[in-house]
Amino acid sequence: MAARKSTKKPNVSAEELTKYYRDMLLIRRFEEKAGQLYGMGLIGGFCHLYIGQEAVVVGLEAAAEEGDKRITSYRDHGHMLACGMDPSGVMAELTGRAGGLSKGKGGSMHMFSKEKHFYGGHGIVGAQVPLGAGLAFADKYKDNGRVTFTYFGDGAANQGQVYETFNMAAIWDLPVIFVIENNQYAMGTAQARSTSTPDIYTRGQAFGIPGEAVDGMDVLAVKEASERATAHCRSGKGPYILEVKTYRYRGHSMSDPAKYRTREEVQKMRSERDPIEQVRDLLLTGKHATEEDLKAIDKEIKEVVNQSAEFARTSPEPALEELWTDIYA
Ligand SMILES: Cc1ncc(C[n+]2csc(CCOP(=O)(O)OP(=O)(O)O)c2C)c(N)n1
Ligand SMILES: [Mg+2]
Repeated sequence: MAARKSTKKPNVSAEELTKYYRDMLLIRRFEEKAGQLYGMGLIGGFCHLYIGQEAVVVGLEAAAEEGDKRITSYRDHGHMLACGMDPSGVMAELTGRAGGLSKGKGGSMHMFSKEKHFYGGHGIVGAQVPLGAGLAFADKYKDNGRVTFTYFGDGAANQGQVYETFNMAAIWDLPVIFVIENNQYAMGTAQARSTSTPDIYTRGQAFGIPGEAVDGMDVLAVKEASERATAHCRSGKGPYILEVKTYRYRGHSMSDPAKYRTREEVQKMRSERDPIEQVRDLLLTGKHATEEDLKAIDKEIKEVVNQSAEFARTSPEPALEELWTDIYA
């Protein structure tokens, strides 16, 4: 089935559209800067960029309410920025500095925010899926109307623990949205080579979980789908699956030259489907913004990102004593 598209006449206000533009652009510029810092040797370990996938998390967050929870994989910087975590704190964590959100001890894949209800950042593929159901179990128990956005990839969707989780979430009617970010690759393996059916969301049928596919390059389509999914969960009907068809422009991580696909394939996506360009077009053709307005937004975001990079370079290394804090033993 083709992903559901939003109607081209957007049913959103100029303010909302501008917010989505701004939020997606912040993620894009932040990730570009992270890529630069990595290239300069300032970021150690792994660094998985989200460039190309911005409309997924921004569209999903458009229907989030205060107290809703989110949990995701290692490709997590976009999710943190979209729920309002401080860009400087995220960037300084990438460079392993004391000002980072995990005090420089977690790095790119291990950041959390109690305040924003962001539960990580998980490096073990699929591990966050049962944890997401657990978060939703707590909300169900408290009967507080909150939902948990549990994000995972097309590769993770082939793991057994995902289906054990689907079963339990369905039995207990947990308010969890399983967001499958289908970016068409799991490391260097294309979806068609690893996944038996092209539409992963249909796997929920075996457990009685409704779901749908969404065009993940169209932030408005994602927002509408997020509204359906959150309404379903909040009304006590149990879990929902959204398979968001998206694309990552960069390699799996910074160390991946992505030789398993052609430059043309990436270029075609960038030039024909880019999520930020689509909203830019809507803003300009709908006369909601001028080129000048958009330039001003771009400038403002670049400043925020530059400041975060400056903070990430100048914040001190964690003190040696920090080795003995924040541990369980
Ligand atoms: C349990 C486990 N197996 C394997 C890996 C190595 N690994 C890291 S990412 C990845 C691919 C996951 O792809 P996908 O779920 O599509 O997410 P994406 O990277 O595309 O966002 C693999 C196999 C791991 N981290 N954990
Ligand atoms: Mg993938």
